[in-house]
Amino acid sequence: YPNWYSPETGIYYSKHVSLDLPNDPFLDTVSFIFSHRHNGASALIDSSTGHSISYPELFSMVKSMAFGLHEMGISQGDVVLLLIPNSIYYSVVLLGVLYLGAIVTPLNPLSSVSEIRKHIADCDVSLAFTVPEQVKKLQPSGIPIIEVPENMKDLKHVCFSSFFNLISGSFDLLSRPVIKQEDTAAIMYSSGTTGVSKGVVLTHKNLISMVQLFVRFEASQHEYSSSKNVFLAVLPMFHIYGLSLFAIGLLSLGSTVIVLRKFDINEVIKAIDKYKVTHFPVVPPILTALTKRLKGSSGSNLQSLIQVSCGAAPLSRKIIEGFVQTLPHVDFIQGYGMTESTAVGTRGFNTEKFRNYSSIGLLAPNMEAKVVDWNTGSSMPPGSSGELWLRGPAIMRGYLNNELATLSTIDKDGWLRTGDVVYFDQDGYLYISDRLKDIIKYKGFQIAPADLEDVLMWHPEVVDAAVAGVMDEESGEIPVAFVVRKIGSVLSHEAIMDYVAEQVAPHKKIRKVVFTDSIPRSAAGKILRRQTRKCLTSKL
Ligand code: 4UW
Repeated sequence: YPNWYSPETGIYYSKHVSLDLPNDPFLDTVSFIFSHRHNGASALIDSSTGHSISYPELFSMVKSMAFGLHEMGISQGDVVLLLIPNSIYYSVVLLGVLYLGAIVTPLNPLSSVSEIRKHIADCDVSLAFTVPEQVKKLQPSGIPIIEVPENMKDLKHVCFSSFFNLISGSFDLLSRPVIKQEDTAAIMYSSGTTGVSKGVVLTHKNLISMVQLFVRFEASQHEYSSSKNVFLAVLPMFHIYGLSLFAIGLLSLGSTVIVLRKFDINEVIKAIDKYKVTHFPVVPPILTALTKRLKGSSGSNLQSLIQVSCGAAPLSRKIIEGFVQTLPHVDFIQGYGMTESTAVGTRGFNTEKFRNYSSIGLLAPNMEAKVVDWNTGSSMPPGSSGELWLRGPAIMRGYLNNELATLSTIDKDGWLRTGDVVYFDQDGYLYISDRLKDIIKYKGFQIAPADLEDVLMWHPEVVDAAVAGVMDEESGEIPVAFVVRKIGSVLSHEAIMDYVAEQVAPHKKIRKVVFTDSIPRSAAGKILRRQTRKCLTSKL
């Protein structure tokens, strides 16, 4: 066996050398990032307005923000909701909150009123940042709201607004609170392997490990200087993948992040050409759209691009081949991570001689893995499939106020059950082959079937319901509902879809409905998910 796998223990080790992580127990994410000071370069640029924030400005805005929040009565341990779309101010708000020792909880700004209400109650939010269009949805909650303007023009217009005051004061906290690496920094939401979505508690240690093991490590593997890298941020910063890179990690490298507020393939191409973007992290539907768009035109071949990395959902060989043929000068890799592992997992690793596009890559430094047969519990050697278990410094502390879910996800030895079926090849590259857990991945976004079932079951004419993901060429998977109507009900497919759409964020909408007489359930009443998915797929 190779030296990165121990047949005695069944443990896989990273093929990369181990890295030193800061061992000072009193270290927080912002101090860690700011310890790598970068002067001069632009940290963040708004792709549509060209407005930018330099590194020195970013540092000053973050400190000023922390001071202002403190003056408003926010203190260490308070939870602050970020209900904002991608913006150059996203990291200013996020890092400002963390600098104060408070906790951020990001949420999709398109979430519905009831989703926002649930979220606020679940993690006991004290204050929310949002954009003007979303204020109405937050008002019923009664918590204080700070509006984040969309661009500098608005900012000048509302120059007496609290946001302007918050970021432009050149203030700093008189004394910083004592923040420990073990303290909570962020609460993200994920359904994990089963049930409704839950708060994933990430500590400063988790975030610092992510910056070191994922972002800084990857940059160190390449010859080009990371402060010359220009990243295009299309992926949402409220999701762990975008958050880790754009709002936190890249700022420790001195890279420039070009922020696109909304995905539009023509704007993407324009931005890559205009800002000479070198790195473009994507999810599968964006890769498909990019390939299609480039194939159909004889225009740009995006010469500045060095690397495109893709993840968050399965990617077909056909799409990879199409992309690699269209832009052969670009280094293409896949990556894998989870909210529960602070985005740390695997990253593709190509060399001049060896290019592997279909693998999700090599295990990140300092991380360990097991591949476990879920029937027998035995650990599987290279070449054999099983559930991926992960262990290491980036694994979450647990689910918020949910010991039961935590215990069934992280075992006593610290292994996180990912719910993904994988295998290692003989060179240590990982492949993902199936998913055991309930989540649906729509365009890389998580959807918990249980959340949608909960909504459906409140409908007065629905007797029983189950939701499952069905393969879809454009989006990867779409949520489909299996519904048992009340006897005599003539409720239509559309009425059900509209009913759900009113109550959930747009990406969670039910895309198809199939009526049935009964839902496959176990003797204990649990929905038999595999069977449900099979039934649905065969009926569509
Ligand atoms: N192929 C197939 C993949 C893949 C995948 C994830 O919403 P979450 O909790 O988190 C994410 C994080 C994605 C990510 C983080 C860091 C990174 O470098 C990277 O590289 C491109 C991607 O999506 O969902 C986690 C679940 O999403 C699935 C898998 O089921 C996982 O448990 N997933 N990446 N490359 N499936």
